[in-house]
Amino acid sequence: MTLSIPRRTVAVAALALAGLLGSAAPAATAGPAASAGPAAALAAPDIPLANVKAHLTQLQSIASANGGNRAHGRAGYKASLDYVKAKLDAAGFTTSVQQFTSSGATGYNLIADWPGGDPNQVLMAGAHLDSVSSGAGINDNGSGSAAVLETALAVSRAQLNPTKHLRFGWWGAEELGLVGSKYYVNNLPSAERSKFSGYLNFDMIGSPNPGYFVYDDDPAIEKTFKDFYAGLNVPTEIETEGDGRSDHASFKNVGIPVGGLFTGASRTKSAAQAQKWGGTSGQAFDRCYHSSCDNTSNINDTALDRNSDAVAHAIWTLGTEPTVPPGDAYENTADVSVPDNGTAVTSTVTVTGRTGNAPAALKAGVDIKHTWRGDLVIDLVAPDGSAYRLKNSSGNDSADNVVATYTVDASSETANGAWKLRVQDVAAQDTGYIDSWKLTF
Ligand code: DTR
Ligand code: ZN
Ligand code: ZN
Ligand code: CA
Repeated sequence: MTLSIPRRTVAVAALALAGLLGSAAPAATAGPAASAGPAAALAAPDIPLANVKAHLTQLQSIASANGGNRAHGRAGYKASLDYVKAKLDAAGFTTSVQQFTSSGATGYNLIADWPGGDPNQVLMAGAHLDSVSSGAGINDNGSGSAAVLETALAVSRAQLNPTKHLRFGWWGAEELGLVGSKYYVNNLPSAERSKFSGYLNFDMIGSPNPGYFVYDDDPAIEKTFKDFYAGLNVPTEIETEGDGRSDHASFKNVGIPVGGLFTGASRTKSAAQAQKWGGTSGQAFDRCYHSSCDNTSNINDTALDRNSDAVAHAIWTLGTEPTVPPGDAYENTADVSVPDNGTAVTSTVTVTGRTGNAPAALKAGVDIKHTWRGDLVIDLVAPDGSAYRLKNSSGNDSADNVVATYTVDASSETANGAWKLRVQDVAAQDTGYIDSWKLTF
C-alpha cells in the first residue's frame, strides 16, 4: 500500500477516542445520557444555617488564637485550612493541599474532589479562605468558605451521584491579588482546563447590609442563580464591580465559564436597593470590609442562609443535569462515496437553536465503511472552517471500517452552523463511503 500522506496544519483536537484504538472494533457507545445519572437535575437539600455559622465560629476562634487574623503567611490561615480539610477528609472527599510562595511566605490552596461523575465534565465551586491582616475576615471570606464547605458536606451526607465530577476549592492569598487561584489555574495542564464545565465563586455572601448580586458571566450559571432567587421572590442585580475582583477572574482568564454570588462590600446601598432588599440606604453593604470588626457579628443571617442554599442549588442543578440533554444529537445518514486515493469529500450536519459555543467535550460519532481503514484521514470542520483532526492515515492499519466516537474540545467554536465531516482516502486501492455520522452536544 503506497501512502502519500498530505501534510496539513490543522487544529489538533483534544481527542479522547472512545472505544477505538488500533484494530479492535469499539464497543457500542451508549449515549452519555443513557449511562449517566438522573434523567433530570435533582433538587438540592436545605443547607442548615446553624451548620454554616458553626464554621464561622470556628474560624473566629482560629483568628482569635492566632493574632486576630487568618491572613496569608500567618498561622491563622493554615489553621483555617487544616480545619476545613479535616471536615472534608472525614466526609470522604479526596483532598490535596497545593503550596505556593507569595510575598516571601508560603501559601496554600485546598482542593477537594468528590469521587465519581464524568471526569471530562468538572464542576468546581470555590472561595478564598484568607482574610486581610486587620481582622478575622468572617464575611470576607469566611462566609463563602463556610457555605462552600457545608455544601460539600451536604453532598457527602446525600452520597450524591452527580453526572459531572464535583470539585471544591479554598484559595490562599486572594487578598494579595488572587494569588492562590491564579497559581492553581496556571498549573492546570490545558487538557485539564478544557474539562471544566464551570467554576462558581463565592466571596462575601453574608454582608450585614446585604444586596443580592449575581455575576453576569456564563449565561447558564447566571440563570441557575437567578432562577433560585426568583423561586424565593428575591430580586437580584447584576454584579457590576466584580470583573477581576475575585478568584473567578483566574478561571475566566483561561476561558472557563464562571459565575457566582456577592452581597456587597464597601459601596453604599442606594434608596432603590433598600426599597427592594431592606436594610439601610446610604450605608455600605459591609461597613467592616477589610476591618477588624469583620467578625461573627458582621453577618446577616438571612443573606448567609439564602446564599448557602443558592450554592447547593447550583451544585445540585448543574452537577446532576444530564451531561448530554436528550435531543442534542445532529446526524447525517446519507452515504457519501470516498474516491480512492483522491480528493476529500464532506458530509454536513447543520446545527441550529443552540446558544453560545460548542462544548469542550463535543462528541463526533462516525460510521465509515472502508476496507483498509489506514488509507483514511478524517477531520471535523467547524462552521468557521477550523479543522480538528480526528484520525490520521496509518499504512499498517489494515482493518476495515471506522466506527468510533471522538471527543473534541470545540469550546472556541460557535455551536450553531454547518459542521462537516471531511474524509480523504490517501492511498491507492481499497475504497469505501461515509455511512453516517453525528455530533452530540
Ligand atoms: N475583592 C474582594 C471583595 C470584592 C469586591 N468586589 C467584588 C465583586 C465580586 C466578588 C468580590 C468582590 C475581596 O476583598 O476579597
Ligand atoms: Zn477582601
Ligand atoms: Zn474576599
Ligand atoms: Ca484506497
